[in-house]
Amino acid sequence: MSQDSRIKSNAFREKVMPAEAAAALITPGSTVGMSGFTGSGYPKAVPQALAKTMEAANAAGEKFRLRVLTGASTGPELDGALAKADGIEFRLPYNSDPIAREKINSGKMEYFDVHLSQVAPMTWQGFFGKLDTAVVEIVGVTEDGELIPSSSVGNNKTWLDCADQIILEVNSWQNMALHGMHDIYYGTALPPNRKPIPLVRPDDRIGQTTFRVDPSKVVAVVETAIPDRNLPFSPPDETSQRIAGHLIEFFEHEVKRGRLPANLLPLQSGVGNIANAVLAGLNKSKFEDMTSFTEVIQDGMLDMLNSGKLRMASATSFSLSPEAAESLNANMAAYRNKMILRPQEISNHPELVRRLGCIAMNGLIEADIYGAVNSTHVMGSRIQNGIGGSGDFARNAYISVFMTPSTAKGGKISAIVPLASHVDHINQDVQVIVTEQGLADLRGLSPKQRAETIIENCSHPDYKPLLKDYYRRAREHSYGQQSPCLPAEALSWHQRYIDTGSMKA
Ligand code: 0RQ
Repeated sequence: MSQDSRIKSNAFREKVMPAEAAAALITPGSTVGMSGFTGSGYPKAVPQALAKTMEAANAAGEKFRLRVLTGASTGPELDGALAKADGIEFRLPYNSDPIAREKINSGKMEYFDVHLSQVAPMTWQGFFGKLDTAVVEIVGVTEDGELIPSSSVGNNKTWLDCADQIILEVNSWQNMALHGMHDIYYGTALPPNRKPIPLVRPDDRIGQTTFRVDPSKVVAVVETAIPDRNLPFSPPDETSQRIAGHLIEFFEHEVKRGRLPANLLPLQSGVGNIANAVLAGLNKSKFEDMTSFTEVIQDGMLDMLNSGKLRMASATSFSLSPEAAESLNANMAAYRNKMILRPQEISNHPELVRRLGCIAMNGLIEADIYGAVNSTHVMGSRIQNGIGGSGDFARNAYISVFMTPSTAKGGKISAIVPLASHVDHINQDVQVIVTEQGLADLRGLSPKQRAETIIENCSHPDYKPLLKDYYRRAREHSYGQQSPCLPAEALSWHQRYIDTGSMKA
């Protein structure tokens, strides 16, 4: 092993082995905590070796399945490969892999869709049973045997602390200049021993830059040089630009009214093209000196850091297009003082989101006329991804915004419906809804006032008359008049789509 190896500690260098040998240390039926968050920092070699073993077991008529815990979504080499090999028995806490999604929706994989901030505390409480193995990607090992985190932090601290055995993937594709960017806080505890988390500004550093690890638990170290999975963003289209425009106009109005400071408040932005378009809009806006306290740093945030509009970004992971990842990786050192990556129990902590007064901006599947939001289930039963961090932020934000095109599937579905077919965010947690049609500011409104505002401002012209007609009849015939509703008729909108392929009557 050369002097410039990323593994500076002898105790770890002795454990270097091929991915296949490391994968052989994982036993069927066991629970494995893996690194990874939105396609960044997930192990790539060991899961692929595991998938081969699983396929061989399948061919021999045996079953090799695991319980797989991560930070959030991962990449095709992890979720994709294991799901394809039918090797995941139980998965948490977030998934966006199409093969795994199909397994979940056909009932072949159990999936626990949970607030991302709660995964670490639930692990300490033992809800997921014994954690047999941690498989964690890092960028290197220091001389004193601490681990330099990779492009996501997620739940890695918890996996390393709780697992019986640890397998490390040292990925030389990741830039060593990541060293120093992370802030790993070791002060969390369960009640009754919890203390206030000493973070009062998004740029506060409260922890250390590396993970601690018990070297006697490390059973294998695998060297890799495989890129993170990075998906391209589509350039902002007219719909997402109109959504961004409405939202920025709203922020300007809030600043004029004295309800937001001139540089806004720490931004949380969800994943996806619309969130990215909003960030592009903010980059062109007149707001300066903004900050973010969020889960993921996506292309739009990188552009804002480059232009100087965003002073700093705090998150748990990167979620970048291939070009942005390439450019960040080449210039990582220049970003070290502008970005902080934290464990997800800190990046998404309700106490901190409430204290900092974050502006939460997330996507949705559908919202009902009272403002209850479904972020996860198509037609009430098919999971799309999961709640992710949207609940951590929405409930605790200073302003909780949900944004969506007013229709889905080429206009065959209205994103504004009489009754949400599944609820992730109750109406009390939803303060602003924005579509390309307009923005509904729901703060201080009663349910009936909310319904009238949402239908008027946010629904698509093709569906507005249907929604108005439904609401008029609900006002006439509903059992109660606090939140007028005709439940069977309301949900017939979803049934109509299932039966005919369109919500249009
Ligand atoms: O599916 O590609 O098969 O057509 O949902 O929809 O319009 O591409 O939007 O990528 O912004 O995702 C809520 C899923 C929106 C996302 C959700 C279908 C649509 C398409 C994707 P197809 P779009 P987005 C921090 C915050 C929860 C997690 C979260 C999400 C697919 O924002 O997962 O907020 N949120 N995390 O066709 C049927 C509808 C539909 C619909 C959309 N009404 N009916 N299908 N779709 N609306 C980040 C993390 O936590 C990591």
